[in-house]
Amino acid sequence: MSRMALPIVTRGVCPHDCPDTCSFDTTVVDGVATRLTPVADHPVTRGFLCTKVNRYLERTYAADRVATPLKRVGPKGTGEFRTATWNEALADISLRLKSIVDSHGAQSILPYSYAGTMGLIQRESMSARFFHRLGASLLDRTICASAGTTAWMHTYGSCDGPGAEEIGENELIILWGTNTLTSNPHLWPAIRKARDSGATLVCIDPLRTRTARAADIHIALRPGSDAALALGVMHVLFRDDHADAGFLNERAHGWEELRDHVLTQWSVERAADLCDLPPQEIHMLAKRYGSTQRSFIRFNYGMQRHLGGGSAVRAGALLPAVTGAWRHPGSGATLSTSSAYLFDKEALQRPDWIPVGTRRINMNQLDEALTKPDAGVGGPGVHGLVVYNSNPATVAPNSVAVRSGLAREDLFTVVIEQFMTDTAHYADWVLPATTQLEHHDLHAAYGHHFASLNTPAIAPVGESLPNSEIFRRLARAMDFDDPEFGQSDVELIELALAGADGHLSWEVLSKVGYERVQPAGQRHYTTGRLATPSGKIECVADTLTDYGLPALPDFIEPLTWQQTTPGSTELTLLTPPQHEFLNSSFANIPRLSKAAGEQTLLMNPVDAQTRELNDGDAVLIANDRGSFPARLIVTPDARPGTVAAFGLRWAGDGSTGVNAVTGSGLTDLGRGATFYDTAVTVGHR
Ligand SMILES: Nc1nc2c(c(=O)[nH]1)N[C@H]1C(S)=C(S)[C@@H](COP(=O)(O)OP(=O)(O)OC[C@H]3O[C@@H](n4cnc5c(=O)[nH]c(N)nc54)[C@H](O)[C@@H]3O)O[C@H]1N2
Ligand SMILES: Nc1nc2c(c(=O)[nH]1)N[C@H]1C(S)=C(S)[C@@H](COP(=O)(O)OP(=O)(O)OC[C@H]3O[C@@H](n4cnc5c(=O)[nH]c(N)nc54)[C@H](O)[C@@H]3O)O[C@H]1N2
Ligand code: SF4
Ligand SMILES: [Mo]
Repeated sequence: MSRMALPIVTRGVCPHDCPDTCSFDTTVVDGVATRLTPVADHPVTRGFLCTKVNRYLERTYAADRVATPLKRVGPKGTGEFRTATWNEALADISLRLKSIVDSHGAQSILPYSYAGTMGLIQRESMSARFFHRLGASLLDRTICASAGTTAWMHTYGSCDGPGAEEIGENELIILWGTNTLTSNPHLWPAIRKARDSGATLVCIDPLRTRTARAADIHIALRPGSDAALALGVMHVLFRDDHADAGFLNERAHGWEELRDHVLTQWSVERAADLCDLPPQEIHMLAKRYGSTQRSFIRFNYGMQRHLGGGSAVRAGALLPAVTGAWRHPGSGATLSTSSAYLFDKEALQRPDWIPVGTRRINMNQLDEALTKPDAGVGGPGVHGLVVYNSNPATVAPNSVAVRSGLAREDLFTVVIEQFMTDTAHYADWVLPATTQLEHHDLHAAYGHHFASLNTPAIAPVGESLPNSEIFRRLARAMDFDDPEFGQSDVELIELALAGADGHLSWEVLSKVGYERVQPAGQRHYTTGRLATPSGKIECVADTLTDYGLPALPDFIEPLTWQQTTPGSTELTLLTPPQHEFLNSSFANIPRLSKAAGEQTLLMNPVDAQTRELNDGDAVLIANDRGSFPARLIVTPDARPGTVAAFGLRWAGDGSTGVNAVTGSGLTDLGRGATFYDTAVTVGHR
């Protein structure tokens, strides 16, 4: 009879791209992870994980985990592979990469990665060193947040604000462009606390999401009109004496110009017309916001996935400066807390190794980079593609074109993955990557102020390896002999921590698993010189004129409005996250894909009637880029003129998913993606 080993508990952190960055404990018995337990006394995790990560053990031990290197044996995209050894894989990949460098130059190799893991080590450390040493093209990682964060930086000089657990004392909370209960669920306990003390919850979203339903007030504006709403509200704040002149005088640059701008240009009626809202609604919002000192706005990324997304965030970001809400701890606004983390990313990534003049390719334009070599993106065509931490065949805009690029027989593609994603199907080589239970990592967060350490709980599944180790081995195979490729993951973590200014310690992190990077109850942007040209909050930001934008916040018409001809039958399509998935991650986990059900499309009864469509109909959503099928749900949750399809499913059904119709147009600031600025027609399938 064998003796049962004692369970071992290891503390880790959720690696996914989510503002909550939850801490959990993994129980391991006989080398097998048996339980994932949320940390109960973590101030943000508070003893619960989300629907998705509650299934993380199923994900880790899934039958479809990639467990060995795989070499393609069939046509691209068909998923025919044979297993191979690491030695064979590394030898062949290094040979192919060297031959591409010889015939086309190193810049014809493109890394493509995003946030499959948010860890500093497994996201970009050895990988960045590898590509910088190789001299590969640089990738602008703009698919998610760059419009909003660029706008925030030009306004405040850094990205910070109250963390998820700090907002419970506010009397008014506004959730702006975010489906909190799905994409930021650990903000909810503090929202509940505030509401228990009488706070009002407002949700600003064109869709009646589960979050909008749970709010006291839902403002269902027209997609892409947020800047107009913020400027209309500001008009009332200045007109009716709700502005905090003391705060503005002390902390803001150009506020009198802003005041004159909104008073003369942004009547409530003009804003209401653009937002397609009753003027009273804007009035009501402004009155509430203006008469509440302790207010908090949670901006999130949904509102900035439109052409004018940067300008929208910028206009909204100035609201707490006008009322002086920043004066109160836990009040003001948060888009991201990312500037609070001072890890030494340069030591990890070695940008000093980048050859001078290396071209940059915007990840949102992968379609052009792969299908129009020598055009669009400038410089040599892309002949080698190394994908890790991302699933571009599903997540990138204009996916029909992206997939036709991935299918090019003359493109050498390596995909480092945990699963056979849609992207992996197009690879020449698939390399097996570890999950968070199997590797070391260090995490910042973007919705709170706790850094976290992830300690591996189990040995790697199959022959999988951490990204860092894969790039170490690739470097060796490429004959890169720099000592920097010899550093271990723990050494990399120490290097990153050394840059954190003594705020964090290995001792605390390894004992507790997480540690605050700044004291709780911080009042943001109220003291000291800010990192803007004026040193103050920039109501006037002259730096924006470099982007062809006005220095004062303004409204920019969405692509869909510019392109839609009056009287046309086009609708604006929103494709926000599905509750049960994380972007395209978890879509292959049977219990979660079953819970999510088939792809649906939400449509207002008015739009359904004019198209003679009924609830339950099989419909096709289309434009000149592509199409995807869905089951119609006729519901007032979608406002007239706007339809919604939650994403992002894999192409198991042969379709290319919602991104078949999205375009690769870029936002006004940050060259971000414009996923939600998409015009489509909908008809019977
Ligand atoms: N369950 C789950 N959680 C996630 C993710 C996931 O896929 N699934 N993804 C993670 C990632 S990577 C991110 S970036 C975040 C994203 O999460 P959020 O920042 O919340 O952003 P989105 O989900 O893109 O959009 C949220 C809401 O914005 C609304 N919206 C669309 N257009 C507009 C507009 O013009 N104005 C306004 N006011 N609202 C608009 C949409 O209807 C949607 O309800 O969530 C993270 N969390
Ligand atoms: N239409 C539409 N498209 C969108 C969005 C939308 O709202 N609508 N959202 C956009 C947003 S906000 C984002 S952030 C992007 C997200 O785009 P991605 O960052 O590509 O997100 P995922 O789909 O989660 O794919 C991540 C992949 O990384 C893999 N992975 C996880 N951990 C590791 C690891 O340690 N090593 C390796 N090698 N692989 C790992 C996972 O298995 C997964 O397949 O999608 C964007 N696309
Ligand atoms: S995805 Fe977000 S909510 Fe879910 S466990 Fe991870 S950090 Fe927490
Ligand atoms: Mo994202």
